[in-house]
Amino acid sequence: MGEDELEGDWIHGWPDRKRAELMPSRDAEGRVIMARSPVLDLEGLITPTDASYIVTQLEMPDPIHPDDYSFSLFGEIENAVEYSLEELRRLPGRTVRAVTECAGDDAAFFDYLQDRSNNPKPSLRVKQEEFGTWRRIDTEEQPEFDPSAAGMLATGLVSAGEWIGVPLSEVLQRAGVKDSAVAIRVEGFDEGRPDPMLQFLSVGRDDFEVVDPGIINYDKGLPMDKAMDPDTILAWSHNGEYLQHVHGAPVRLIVPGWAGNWWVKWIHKIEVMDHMPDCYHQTHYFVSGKSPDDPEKKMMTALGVKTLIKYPRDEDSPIKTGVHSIRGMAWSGEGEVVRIEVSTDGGESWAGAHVEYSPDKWLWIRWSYLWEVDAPGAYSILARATDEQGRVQPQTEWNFQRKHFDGIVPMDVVVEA
Ligand SMILES: Nc1nc2c(c(=O)[nH]1)N[C@H]1C(S)=C(S)[C@@H](COP(=O)(O)O)O[C@H]1N2
Ligand SMILES: [Mo]
Repeated sequence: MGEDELEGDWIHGWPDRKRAELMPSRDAEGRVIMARSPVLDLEGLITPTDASYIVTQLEMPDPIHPDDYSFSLFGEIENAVEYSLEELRRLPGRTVRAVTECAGDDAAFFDYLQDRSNNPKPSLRVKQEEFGTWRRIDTEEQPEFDPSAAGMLATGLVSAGEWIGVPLSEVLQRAGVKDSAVAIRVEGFDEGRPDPMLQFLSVGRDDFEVVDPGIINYDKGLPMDKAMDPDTILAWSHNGEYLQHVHGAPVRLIVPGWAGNWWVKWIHKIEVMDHMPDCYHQTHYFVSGKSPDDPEKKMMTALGVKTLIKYPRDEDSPIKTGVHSIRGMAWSGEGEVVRIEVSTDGGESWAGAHVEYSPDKWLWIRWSYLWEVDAPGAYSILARATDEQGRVQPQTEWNFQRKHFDGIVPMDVVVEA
């Protein structure tokens, strides 16, 4: 093994490859509060827990000991109940492998695709230090609004994992849901005052009014259909271990296909409601529309359909003439990805790529395409996915908060002899 492959990592007393490292943002105590995943340096379908992205909208809560933990279930049901972790674990379990993607992942690519000359291309490899801090939630003072830093760091907010828990529907059916039920409001025990800076960074300007709900708990009101989907589960296990605190221990919600913000962490209350609740992170944030004062803002739910080219990226240039395996991942918010097409001439012609078989419809798939390139020069490489519903990438139009980006991003690669 080459010297550079051995740098730093010795596993069980043996030299090993370099581990892929999370790109974290920390609080004043050095604790990680947000992190981007090193997606390009990972192999396979499951993101190791220590390389999975982390997002917190409010403040990180203090951890709760699993023995002291319970959540309450109340509202439009026959019997209100309290579940300890042990009681939850006695119910029939379910394992779900799924992609989690933050609604804001790759947001800056919206601008880049609209106007390539005035917007730098976001890099998935740029680290925190190279940009200064991203966001510290423990600072009293509002940092200066800097639109350029934000988008560049909103990459790598996607991971995939194996989650074990109990279907939310199982818990609801046992409690006897009334016919009046419309939504299930799931609340976390984390609280805080939503930082308007997050909206400013997301919209790209700070000249508009942001609703201030005061101190709130993070919550989401899941529509009944999705709540009753057997794959929507209350999970306590992630990638073969108990959930880590940053990922919502002791119990979090898994909502396959829907953006990360639906996956409520640190569950504390589950309320069955006869109307859609007015959750801040549902009616004011994570909404689509034309501008902050668009009267027709809509809540955003399922992700579109999207590819990630892992090789070759712009940064891999120059590459040599010969055979290259163009490869990457693809996922969809509405089930399995069934087709990947690749173009090496900027979108003039497309060819089918190999799509690896996968039994898990909510997980991303691996795809690859063998490219024989004899002529040196500049190439524009594209990939686009189609899912089992026949939805072709991209599905999500530009929206003022720039959420759910699923556009086709060209890789600009230089080939030399
Ligand atoms: N209670 C609670 N749940 C939450 C959040 C939060 O701030 N509080 N953030 C959401 C957002 S925006 C995302 S993208 C995912 C991130 O999950 P992860 O940190 O485990 O990757 O959690 C969601 N669940
Ligand atoms: Mo998110």
